[in-house]
Order: sequence, then C-alpha cells, then structure tokens
Amino acid sequence: MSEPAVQRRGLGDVIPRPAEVRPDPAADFRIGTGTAIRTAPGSAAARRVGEHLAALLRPATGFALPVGEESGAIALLLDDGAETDGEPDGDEGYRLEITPEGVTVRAAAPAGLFAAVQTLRQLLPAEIDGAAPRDADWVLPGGRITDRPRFAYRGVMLDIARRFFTVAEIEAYLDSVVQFKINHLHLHLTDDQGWRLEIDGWPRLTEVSGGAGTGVDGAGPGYLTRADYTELVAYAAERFVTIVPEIDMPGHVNAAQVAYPELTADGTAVAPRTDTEVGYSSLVAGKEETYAFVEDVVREVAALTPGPYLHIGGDEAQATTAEDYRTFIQRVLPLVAKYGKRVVGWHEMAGVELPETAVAQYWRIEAADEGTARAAANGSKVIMSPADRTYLDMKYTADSPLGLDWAGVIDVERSYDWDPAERLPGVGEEALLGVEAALWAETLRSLADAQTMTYPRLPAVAEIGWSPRASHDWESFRRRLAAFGPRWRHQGVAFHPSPEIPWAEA
Ligand code: TNX
Repeated sequence: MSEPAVQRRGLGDVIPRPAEVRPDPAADFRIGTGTAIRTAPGSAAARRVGEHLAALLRPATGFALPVGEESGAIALLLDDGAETDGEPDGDEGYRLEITPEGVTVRAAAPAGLFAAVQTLRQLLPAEIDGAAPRDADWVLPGGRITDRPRFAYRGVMLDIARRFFTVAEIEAYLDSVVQFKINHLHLHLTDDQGWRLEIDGWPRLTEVSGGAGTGVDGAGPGYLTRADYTELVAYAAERFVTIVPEIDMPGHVNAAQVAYPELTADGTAVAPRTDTEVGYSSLVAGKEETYAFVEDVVREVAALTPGPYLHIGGDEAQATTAEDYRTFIQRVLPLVAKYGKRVVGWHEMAGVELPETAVAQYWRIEAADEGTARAAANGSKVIMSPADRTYLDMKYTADSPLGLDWAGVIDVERSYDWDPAERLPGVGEEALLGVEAALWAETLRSLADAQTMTYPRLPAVAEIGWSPRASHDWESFRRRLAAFGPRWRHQGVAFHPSPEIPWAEA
C-alpha cells in the first residue's frame, strides 16, 4: 500500500500567527535531493542556524542538505538594519520569501533566522517531524511572510523543585517550546521541597535537599551540578533562549533551612517537607547569616548565568511580616544589582519600592493589583502570567487526572482568549516586557506529564506574546492548532487531546 498523500500547507498555517502573510499559490518550492542551505557569509551564528534547519529536515527527507556559504536554494541571510514600513525588524524579526527557485530568509540578527526556521518547519507537512526517511512531496507554500514579535519576552517556567527534571528532560522540553518562538526558560530551582542547583560553599543544599526523598511525596529527587546548569545555558543559547534562574525567597525556603539550620530563626533544624502546603517557611530578615547566604547564592547564580535576569521569587511570603519582607527585599535588590543582574520577582515584590530596572511578574487572578500598577507607573516592566490564563498546571477540565484547580480549570480557549495589555488597570502595552506560562510540578511525575499539561495550551500563550493584537482569532487559532496533533505524535511529544480542537488525523 502506498503511504498516505502528504498535504500541502497554507502559508498562514503557523503558530504564532505571523504579522504579515502574502500567499502566492503559484510559487511553491519543492525541497529535493539536491537542495542545499546557504548561510550569511562570515557568520558562524547564521551557519549554526543553517545546521539546525538541516538537522530538522534530514531525518524525514533523507536528503543530505549540505550547509555552506557558497550556494543553496534555501538562503539564510543577515541584513543589517532590515526594516518594514520604516520600523526596524528587531533581533527576532525576519522576512521570508518562497518562490519556485528557492527560499530566502533575511533578518537583522541570527535570532530572526532562527525564528524563521521555526516558521519554515511548520510550513512543511507534519511528516517532516518523522524520525525515518519517507518518500513525500516536501513542498513549501509560495509567497512572502514579514514577521516580528509583539513582545520581547515570551517565556515558559518549569518548576524543577517540586519534581526534578534531568538535563535531558529539560533539553527535550526546550526543543519542543522553541517551535512556538518561546525565548525565555524560567527555571524555578528552589522551593520548600527541594533545592536543585549546586552552590559553591553550601554543599548541603543539594546533598541533603536535592537528595533521596525530596520532591512532592518524595517523587523526583536530583539536582543540577554547576556543569549541568552551564550545559543547559549553552543548549538554550544555541536555540536563542535565555535562561532565567529563580531562587525563591524569603518564603519557599524550607529545603534550604533543612540543609542549614542556621538559616532558621532559632537555629534549630526543621524537618524536610514533601507536602504541597505553601507560605510556612521564611528566611530571617533580621539576621546577618541570611544575607551572607543570599549573597553567596546570588553571586554564584549570577556568575553561572549569562542572561540579564535573576529571579528572586518573593511570592507567598505569609510567614514573613510585612516589615521583614520589606527589609529583606530592600537588602537583596542591591545584591542582585551588585552582581550585574536585573531583578525579576513575583508581583508581591512590587509592594516594595523597586528600581526602574526591576521586573514584576504578575501571577494572581485578581482584576487589579496596586503594587504592580505602581511599579509600572514608576517605569518597571511587567511580565504577565495570570494564573487563570497561563498556568499550565491548572486542570483542563474538572476530571483532568493531572493538575490543580485553585485558579479554575483552563481549556485551550481560555488560554487564548485574553489580552495581556488589558489584564490589569495601569499595566498597558508599554509596561509589558511580555508574557510567561508557568508549569508548577506538584502533580507531575514524568516528562510526558509535563508535556501533557503544556500542550496544547502553551501555543496559545506563545501566540498572544508574539502575534499582533489585531490578528487574534480563536477560530483561526483552533484550526491552525489542529495540525499539531500529527506533528506532536511524530515528535514523541505528549499532549492533551482537547475536544475543542478539530485534531488532524495521520
Ligand atoms: C502558587 S504562583 C505558587 C506556587 C505553586 C502554584 C501552584 C506562585 C508564585 N506561587 O508555589 O506551585 O501556585 O499552582
């Protein structure tokens, strides 16, 4: 029996939806045995993006797809100062033209070429993600795309404190999220149940609190060595993703206090916790040991992290008095600056006066937040992560086997049908750095669990972060999303088959 016919894709069948699409159905391009990839002369970074594209296309096509600077029908070119309608395209913008002769991508920076590669991948039939060569028509639909992001920051957070994920698992997760032009991976590294990053001079943090029995119900012990973390940072950078490390404080610190009793108020040891309570632990604002510890941690994390951000948590500090919270945050803000990083914190941090460079991440479900609005008015940027829209750990429906439901149940339409610039009074378009979806891990026990909660909702948040406001359209989105059923199956990525989506077969 012959293999099922492979369907030609439409030029606009992409998530996130590109800013501008002009199809030319007479101009399709067919990738063939002789197709080569040509990259911008003298750019090692463009060359690596070319290699990345070749690696995506080789398994299913079986073609050699050589990458070089001399010739090739698929060209990835750098074009300084590229602009569209007088507006600079920015680092991640790109222009893509598909004609019968070939494909030309132009971008101001390698990140734009990488974004274009994600688009190209989606323009090929789903079978392109298969692991073995097959005979098919590898056709790219003709026309032009001009694209650039609405927001600079489009993130996803992975909680590796409640359930540790290994380097290989985090890398697999990263590979799946970059398809949707996600460009920040926020790692929640520490919490009451575990401490997951090795810190020089404080070995018990990971020996004890990254060891056996840590994690919710003891599931998922482990930690990242400095070498692991460095490898992850490099892996992410190759995919134009910035790692945002989070050390949660002054609350969510039971694991640190188990390892080092001197971090508690009276210096007595506390018991390890593997339950899912929050708001019971606190660093001690009035003790110098606290700041010696925090400075060592901040210095180390900053040194290991090339990206500009360091997230200090600051959420759910119910075991810290308001006065102590203020004292603590005011001591820690300059420490983060001292080691050259821009501070990010959950929006509770905005209850304290912040420097303009600080970023507040809004996570609650209320319709207004005074602190966040004040921070925005003072020039701070905001990342929008309202739990009732962007929390990937919320159940899809009341009977979802995985997930929590404190912020409600979140189906795909609910993840899609909102606008970050209208979410909080006083926090409009200009105040937003971007959006982030968060995957807390209390109920997760495997990478497949993480993927099942992430897909198909992350693509909704990714489109909100990238695509122009005026292009948002649920009917269009659910049709485009439907094509990912077979893609994720080919990729080995688990997903929840939401009944709202008319999933494609094959
Ligand atoms: C709230 S969101 C938390 C986390 C939990 C999460 C579960 C936030 C800043 N804190 O500690 O894991 O809810 O959904």
